[in-house]
Amino acid sequence: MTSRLNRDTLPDGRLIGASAPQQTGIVHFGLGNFHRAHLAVYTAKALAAEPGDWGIVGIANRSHRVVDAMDAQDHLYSILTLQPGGEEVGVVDVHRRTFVAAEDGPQVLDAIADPAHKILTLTISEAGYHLDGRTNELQTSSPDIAADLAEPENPRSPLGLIARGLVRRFESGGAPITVLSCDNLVSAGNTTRAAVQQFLTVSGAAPEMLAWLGESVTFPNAMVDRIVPAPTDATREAVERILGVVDECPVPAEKFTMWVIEDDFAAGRPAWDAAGAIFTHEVEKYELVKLRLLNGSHSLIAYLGGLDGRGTIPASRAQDFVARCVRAAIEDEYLPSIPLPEGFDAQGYIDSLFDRWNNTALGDKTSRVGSDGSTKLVQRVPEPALRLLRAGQVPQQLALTVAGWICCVVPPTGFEPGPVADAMVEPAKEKLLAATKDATDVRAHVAAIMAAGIFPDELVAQQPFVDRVTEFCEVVVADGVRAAAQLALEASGR
Ligand code: CS2
Repeated sequence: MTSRLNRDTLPDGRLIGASAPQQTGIVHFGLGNFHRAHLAVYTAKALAAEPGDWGIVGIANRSHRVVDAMDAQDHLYSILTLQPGGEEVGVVDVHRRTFVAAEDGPQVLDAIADPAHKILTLTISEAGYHLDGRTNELQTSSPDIAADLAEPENPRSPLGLIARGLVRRFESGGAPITVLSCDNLVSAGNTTRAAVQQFLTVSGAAPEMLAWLGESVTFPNAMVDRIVPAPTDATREAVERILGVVDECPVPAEKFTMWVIEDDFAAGRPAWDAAGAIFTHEVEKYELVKLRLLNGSHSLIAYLGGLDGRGTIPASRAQDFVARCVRAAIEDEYLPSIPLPEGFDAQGYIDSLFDRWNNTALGDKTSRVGSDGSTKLVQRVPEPALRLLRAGQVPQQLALTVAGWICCVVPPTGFEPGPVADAMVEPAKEKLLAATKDATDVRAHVAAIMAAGIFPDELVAQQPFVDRVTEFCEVVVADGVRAAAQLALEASGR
């Protein structure tokens, strides 16, 4: 039987960067694939350039899957980098302890309070911040938050644990700390501060604690980027073939990686710059570049491709109608909405996006990108759409994106979106099904979804936008997604 990956079996020359020391300096929430192929890799490379006490305490949200596998492998795991014509495997060794947030609350709170820990990093997904996409206010009625607010000293959700952990840290001396979000959010740092601060205020934190939060806790903005699909059996098989050992928690990833961070750290940081991270004051511009050009277009590819029965992003993007709609979305609707960072090569970036979406070796799943649309689209679509609507223009491709999402995840009665769309997970599904249960036609269906509290009021009040979303949904239902895309392209003058 092939042996399991661990410190004794790690083949020579496979380590990415350097191993972390036993001493941990970072507490990370969200032990998923993205963190393990992004922040963890930058940290391993930073440690090779400049040693420091930057081991990571990794906290999974609810699942034991990754925690158990990493614990059984001395916390090692591999990254399988997949590009057309080439695969590479490297092993990451920077995690030193792991917990499951929903079960190991006391240990997690101790870790946040421990002054040896200087940075709290997060990949908890857009939904994990529990902010209303319309107002940025904390959703105190969401079940996780309501439960934690009822018992703030015994929290289970990442946000509740972070807030309580920071209270404990304040009470035990108040060593400064940085909270660094690595999620796809507009103004990720400011948004995270808003979520934590609101939770603390609602849960009755003392004014002195809130003053400490303002003075001693920083929340840098950051833009994170690397396409990381979910691992499959093929990932495990490729790693075993190349490494000669079994890894039960490998991560597949593209080669491209980018991290742009505001240099606002309260208590130091690893030499992430030596690992390729870009430190700049223009982070929010980079965030918009990425959220709109990459993520916004990605959603459009996923919904058009999903309705066309394409199981992967490269198969979707390879359809001429998808590529043309994406180009129109980028050039006419997203790009003009972004104040570009100084010296930024927008054309080069856009060209690289089309190459990255073409990565057939990576085979990123359409259903992965199409999942969680209600929490993703609000970060991507409303602002650029409103910019055009205020100027009297209807953003065709952005309306098509919303229509595609609706037809995939809450299809109008009688419309079958097919298996790729069926595999998309939508957290607001129950709520949207309830909202649309009495709708007798597509117009009423779309109106009910738009009024369901997902998109900002100002967008919902833009009747020409709602009308266009409705028309696209009607065409998808009657004549299919290609006909709807053709309509959008014609209206875009393409
Ligand atoms: C994708 C992102 O899930 C999505 O909607 O757009 O996960 C994307 O792959 C990453 O942000 C790339 O950095």
